[in-house]
Amino acid sequence: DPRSSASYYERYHSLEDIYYWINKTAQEHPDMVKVILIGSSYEKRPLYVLKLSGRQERAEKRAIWIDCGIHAREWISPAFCLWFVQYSLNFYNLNNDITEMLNSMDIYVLPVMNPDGYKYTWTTNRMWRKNRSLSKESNCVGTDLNRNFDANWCTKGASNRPCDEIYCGQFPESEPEAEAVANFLRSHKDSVKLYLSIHSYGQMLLFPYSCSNEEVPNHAELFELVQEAAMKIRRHYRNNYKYGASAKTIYLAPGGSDDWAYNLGIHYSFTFELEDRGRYGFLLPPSFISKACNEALLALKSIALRVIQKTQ
Ligand code: PAY
Ligand code: ZN
Repeated sequence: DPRSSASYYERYHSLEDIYYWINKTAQEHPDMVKVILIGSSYEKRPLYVLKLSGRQERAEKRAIWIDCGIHAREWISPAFCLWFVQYSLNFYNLNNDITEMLNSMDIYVLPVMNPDGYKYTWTTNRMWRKNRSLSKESNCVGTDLNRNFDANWCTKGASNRPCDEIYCGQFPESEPEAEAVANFLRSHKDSVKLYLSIHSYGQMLLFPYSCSNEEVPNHAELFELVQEAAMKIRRHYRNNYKYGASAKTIYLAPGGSDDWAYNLGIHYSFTFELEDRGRYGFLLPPSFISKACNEALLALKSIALRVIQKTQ
């Protein structure tokens, strides 16, 4: 069966597989990978971050943050985080871009920000989006983690009803997954220069704000970065990505991690919506993983290398 010859990274993996992979990856690359426990989920699963570093040690190192799997059903997102880590480890000192990135910045990768939801999409409901927290007022389960951050929290574009897909939660950072990420970024805000959140679907490269129609102070600069990245994707992969400020490009989405990180002071903050444009949507077949990840990787490298120049 030719399909079984697809590599590990061209398949989707269960949560247990991903935990195993995190452990094994760290063990096989002790010089470049450290595992950091940043908190745990509502159902008490660990939230592990992989810290990737080049072998050049520098005192005051800048950093990139990448999170995947904030929404459970967006399976291509954790697949990208795994892809990215593997690519970084394999091509460090072979590919110039990744070598420069890892020599200038540490890269923090959270492969599955919403492990309870992800698990649930494998066992019970493939289309689940939220986490799995129980609410006091209702029998409905789950908060939208991308509505739970403190950025115009629970205004238009979010819901205060626990049964809704975009339920904002009881209060900002009420969810342990959002709180863990926010705490980590708060304590690393001086070093983290670039924030990136990976979602699907829609093929878009987005930047703040999601929570209002206002333009951020460096709108023009962020626009140039995503425009260049989208152009590279078009050239290399003949695929079109939309780009722009989130609220205007997709819709109002208050309480998102990207806006919150921006307001914390991480002024290079992006959300990528990976493939596709809706044909398969969240159910992107495994045969599309490599193209989707290569596109996102190209955009990520393009933006990161610019940010390295800009924050020198
Ligand atoms: O900039 O925060 C942003 C993107 C907003 C995303 C959201 O949280 O609603 C966009 C959606 C997502 O990836 O979750 C888009 C997908 C297709 C959806 O479920 O609507
Ligand atoms: Zn999403």
